[in-house]
Amino acid sequence: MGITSDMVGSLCGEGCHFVWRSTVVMENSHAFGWSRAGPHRGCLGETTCFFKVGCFSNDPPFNNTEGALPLDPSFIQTTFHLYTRHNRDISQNLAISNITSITRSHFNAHLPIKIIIHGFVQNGRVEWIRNMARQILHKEDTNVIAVDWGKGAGFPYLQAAANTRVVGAEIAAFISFLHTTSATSHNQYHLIGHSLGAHVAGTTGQRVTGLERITGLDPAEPNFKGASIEARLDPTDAVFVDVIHTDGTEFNEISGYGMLDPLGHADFYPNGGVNQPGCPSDDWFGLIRSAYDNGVEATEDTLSCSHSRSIYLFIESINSVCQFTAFRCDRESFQNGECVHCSDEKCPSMGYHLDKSSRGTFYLNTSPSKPFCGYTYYVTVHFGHPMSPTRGTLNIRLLGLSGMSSYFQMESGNTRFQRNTTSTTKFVSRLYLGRLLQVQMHYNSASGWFSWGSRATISIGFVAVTSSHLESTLHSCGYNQVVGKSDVGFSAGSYTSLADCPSRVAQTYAV
Ligand SMILES: [Ca+2]
Repeated sequence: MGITSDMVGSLCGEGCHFVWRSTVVMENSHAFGWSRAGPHRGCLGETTCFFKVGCFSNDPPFNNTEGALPLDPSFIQTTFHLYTRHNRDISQNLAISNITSITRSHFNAHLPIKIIIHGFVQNGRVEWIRNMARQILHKEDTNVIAVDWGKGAGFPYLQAAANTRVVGAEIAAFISFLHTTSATSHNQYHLIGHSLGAHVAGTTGQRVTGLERITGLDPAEPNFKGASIEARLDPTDAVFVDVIHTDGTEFNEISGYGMLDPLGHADFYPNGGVNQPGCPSDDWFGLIRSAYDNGVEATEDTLSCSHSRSIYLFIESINSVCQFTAFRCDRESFQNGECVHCSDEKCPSMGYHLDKSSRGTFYLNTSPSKPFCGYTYYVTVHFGHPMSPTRGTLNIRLLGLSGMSSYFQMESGNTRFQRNTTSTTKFVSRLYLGRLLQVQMHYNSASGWFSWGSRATISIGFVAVTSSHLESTLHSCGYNQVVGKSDVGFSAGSYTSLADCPSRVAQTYAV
């Protein structure tokens, strides 16, 4: 039998309006951690107070968790795990109010301090956190501190969302402790939070002014979208706040766990920020519910693909030679293949090495699998004549001074390729191709009864390739060259549009 808000609503006393309700239908309360976590049944106007971190009310602006109040820190048991170049694999525990835990550790107060904060149904020991720590330490000599608030990050979601406030306060207390014992300054701190962890970092920044940087990795949307800045990550939480959005569809039980709204000084939207290439539309809530039902501890597998992509893009950016170059744009223009050039301003590199003077919203493309960083090319084909409508796949590769790309595909879809029409496809090359010399392509017509009558060749009127680096553009007159199953090359020419092409016989050649 499911637990409903009406049933638990009666638990509120007279004059206290119950507002807590679950985002998910709890058919099995134990499976969702109801009995494990002992969620606080909040009523508006309530306040709860804890030793050292203070009091928390559920009045506005903190009514975004529908009345749920944070759990006692003694239940959450937040811990801090230090990694340094002296201990890259095995962490050392740092404890608030335990000075020897600091002095006997490898903590170096003269180095930058990176604090990594996990999100919902995660803990501080998951592989991505250890990997991020290793990558940071490979790049530079720092203190990397992983926060583990796993006991407060489980189901039900609303309780975990409310707990972000007390965990953020504990991290603020931890920073004050380090400030007192080791004379660290706030400009040494860079907080990196994923999902609910991004809002934890925001709460810390609310309490500690002057933090150098907060990076939000796909900050959680449910109960934080439209919330007051006191209750969520926002630009006032640090000197510089940057955000990577990777899973911004409207929240439902399938996907869309991240927030699409800009939250920082600089907001990045890889592949549009809604869904990530290479990600199946996995039933994420079903996945983690199954894990909890079976008593499996949260792992990276209990993160949805698009939601976790923000983590992997950020990790890759730490030591990647390839820059995640991003372009100032809006969503519609980006989807139309615009915003691919850095004109009068420098295009920022998303991720770890981001220039802190970056301001605005930026878009970029990535590969569907590791390594994600690459160079984006938009290939536009104008079909010539004579040519019959045809359904199939145009296989394209690019040849540049520095190398040749793999083949990528332009699909006709149900509309078919037709003469005197234009089609554009996007390709992210892991290889830098340099100045483009030639586009090579061959055509495979679709087979099967549905494509009866589909012709085996196409005709090319004009080919244009644009990219984020100006030297890698190409224009080529096709002169109605016929393309079939063998590669045909179209070399870079001086005519920049079909209208400019002279009327003469095709002079392309087979390769
Ligand atoms: Ca805030």
